[in-house]
Amino acid sequence: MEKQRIYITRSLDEAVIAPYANLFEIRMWEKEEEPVPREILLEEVKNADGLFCMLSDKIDDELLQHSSNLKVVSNLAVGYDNIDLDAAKKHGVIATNTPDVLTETTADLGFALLMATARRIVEANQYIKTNQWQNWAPYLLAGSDIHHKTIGIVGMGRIGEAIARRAKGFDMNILYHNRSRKPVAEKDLQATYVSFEQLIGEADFIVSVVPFTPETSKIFNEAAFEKMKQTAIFINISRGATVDEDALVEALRTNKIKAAGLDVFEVEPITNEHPLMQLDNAVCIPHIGSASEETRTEMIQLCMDNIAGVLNGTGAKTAIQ
Ligand code: 8YV
Repeated sequence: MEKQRIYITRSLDEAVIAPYANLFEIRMWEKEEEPVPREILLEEVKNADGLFCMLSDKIDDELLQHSSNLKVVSNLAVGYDNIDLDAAKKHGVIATNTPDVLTETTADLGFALLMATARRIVEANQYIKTNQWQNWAPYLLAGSDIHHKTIGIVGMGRIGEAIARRAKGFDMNILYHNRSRKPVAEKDLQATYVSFEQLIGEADFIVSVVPFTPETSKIFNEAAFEKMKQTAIFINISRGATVDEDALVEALRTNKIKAAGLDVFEVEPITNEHPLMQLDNAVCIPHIGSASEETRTEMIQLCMDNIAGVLNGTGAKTAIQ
């Protein structure tokens, strides 16, 4: 019997893929750091039974129309704003993502970004390496305290809760806003549910972990930054499109808020010409929330398991719909 075909849109470690290579015919885009060009993807998907994709691949009606055998699209991310779920449903294609395996790693990074931004770690590193440390001064690179401050978590899903657990360890007061109340976070972590407006007005650290949807598009806009404290620090580990970047640049430039730590941007990759890159009070990193070696390996395995499950009839482990 002919093997079913899987197309993978990035070059991945052969060792992780090897266990599946006996069962399926696997083709892979050859580059690790460049997305597969759209025309090649449209061609490849024609014969694929399973597609292993990532955020840089747009899975829409046009692409799904090109496929006659496709049964599953497996996204290497927990977020799936790159996939048109209605189109997938229409074409009878199961969409899967990678929840749970990346929760703690992404929360670690969120907290690392918060700490780096509050305590000016990146500036301090630059300062010492460019030989500026000639003297000690009482307020040299003085940042903001983290312990006992108020953190406001926007989006209290799995990652939001994992951030709240870390915040509790720092004796922080925890506010959250979410579509629905989270009794466990309220009981176990003493997180207080508040409106979005109250959260952005009262929190010292505002952390966005909210998925990107039409409702969350640019929720962090001029009006939102206006309501924040002048000492507020904004952290975004969700999606860049939840933020009006022009408004954020303005708020940082005019010190309406103190600083921002950003793992995600409206257009990725962002270039060093972007005004955010000129600001000392913006710590910017290239969408590495879940990028630990251990977690990326688990994510890739889960993606492969999801495809294998659908293709061999046992079902996906983590289907989105
Ligand atoms: C992805 C992410 O791993 O899971 C998500 O939603 O944003 C990251 O963890 C990364 O974008 C690669 O697709």
